[in-house]
Amino acid sequence: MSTLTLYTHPESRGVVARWMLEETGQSYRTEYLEYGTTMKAPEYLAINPMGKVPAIRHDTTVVTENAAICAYLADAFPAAGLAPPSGSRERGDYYRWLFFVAGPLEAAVLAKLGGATLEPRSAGFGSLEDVLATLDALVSSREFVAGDRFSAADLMLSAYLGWYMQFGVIDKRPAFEAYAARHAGREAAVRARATEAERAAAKA
Ligand SMILES: N[C@@H](CCC(=O)N[C@@H](CS)C(=O)NCC(=O)O)C(=O)O
Repeated sequence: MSTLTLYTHPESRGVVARWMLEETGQSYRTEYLEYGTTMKAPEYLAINPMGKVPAIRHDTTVVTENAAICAYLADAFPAAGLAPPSGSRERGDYYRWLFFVAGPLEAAVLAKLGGATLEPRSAGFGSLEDVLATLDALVSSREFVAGDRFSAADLMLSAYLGWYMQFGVIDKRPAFEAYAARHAGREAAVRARATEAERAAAKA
């Protein structure tokens, strides 16, 4: 019997890792941490030296970074069908867009928030405009970004686009709204958000 633990905070990117855990159908326990205190305590720094959430521990394996957590869980629990088969052509699309969210999309958004003006030729994300145009064309032309079914790449992309639009970090675009809403309505996503909302309300 394996053990699976989510380390998180109700108001954090951890809701993405929780959504993914819910999609796998596995049982898991949650350890909630507090910003600036338990998140930076030696016990947690031994799990994630960055002192950030989310992280998961699966038996003795620790995984941090939302995209890595999603990819790891999809492979660890293949029966949930959250990743195209290894070696398939769809797997190429899957890796491409999963990494695009964790890399260019997040970096471009944070650069904008931080007021950084970077030379598009040397910045890995080019420009936020190009990143968003690329994603707009992608989600306007297909229902899922890898093959013909939902995968962890859709989970990541829809969660981050939804989140950025919700907080006004990027403009709402019809294609983004339709794509994010479609996947946010999945039962696992609804459960994940409800769990974090309950926890946040209980603390307030
Ligand atoms: N690259 C990480 C980002 C994790 C992250 O920045 N988490 C924030 C919460 S959303 C955090 O833990 N901040 C606490 C801190 O830095 O002290 C991922 O993708 O999971």
